[in-house]
Amino acid sequence: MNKITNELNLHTLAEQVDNAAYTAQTISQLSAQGEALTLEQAYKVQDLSVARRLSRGEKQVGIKMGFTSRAKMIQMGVDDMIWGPLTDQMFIEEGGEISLDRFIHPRVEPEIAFLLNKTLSGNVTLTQAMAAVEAGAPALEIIDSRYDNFKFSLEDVVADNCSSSGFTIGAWQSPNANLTNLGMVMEFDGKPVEIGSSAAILGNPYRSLAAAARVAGEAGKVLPAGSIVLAGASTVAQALKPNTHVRLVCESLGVAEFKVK
Ligand code: OOG
Ligand code: MG
Repeated sequence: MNKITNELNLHTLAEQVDNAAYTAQTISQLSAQGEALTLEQAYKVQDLSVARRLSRGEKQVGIKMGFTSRAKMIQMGVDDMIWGPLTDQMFIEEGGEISLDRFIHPRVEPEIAFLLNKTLSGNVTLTQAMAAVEAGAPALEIIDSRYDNFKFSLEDVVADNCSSSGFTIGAWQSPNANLTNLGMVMEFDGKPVEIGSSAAILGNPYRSLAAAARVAGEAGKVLPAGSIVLAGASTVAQALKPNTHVRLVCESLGVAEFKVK
């Protein structure tokens, strides 16, 4: 494998993953192209690719955590948490209708979202993380790997901004709810396709929020008040199909849904 040693290569890789996302066309895994990225370099590629989105006018609205449940780690064959920025372009109006045209091989997964009312960054306790939450909500994330066959290494997926592609958020609820063991049912056309519990997300989704603050701090960033944080999927993801009504019913928190044309 080639060792990536210069900034120029990282820019080229960022352009590659960004173009793949922009044109909805797959590329081969960076690792399969012989690019031996370290995790640190992979986050640099992610940063550079998100910078390209921002230069096209997209705005960062928050971050997502990935692989915070065993189910997801096992499904994708990886063994660590990841994170990446969410932009306004990825936001899908709750209850709205989407076309699959702008995606490659999209999948959907059930999540919990947080809305912050205080800046969070660095090492925070669970209590501090909870105190920064204005509201929580059920959420559906659409992931769409830019790699052939949705296959990647941990470094590949980080470089590809963690497959981030779309998300929708149900009505925000008071943050007082205990989120540790809520039933989460994801349905396609009213039939359950995944049944899980919020406990699958690091035992408690607030732990994912504390982890988000920590990783942001490590990257020299903050999660400003007003940010959205997706805590990560509680179950495996399911492939999206045309003509489907996708709905997440989350105990205590309510519903998040959208339709696929
Ligand atoms: C990477 C994104 C993982 C989650 O919630 O675990 C993720 C992928 O599975 O393609 O968003
Ligand atoms: Mg996710």
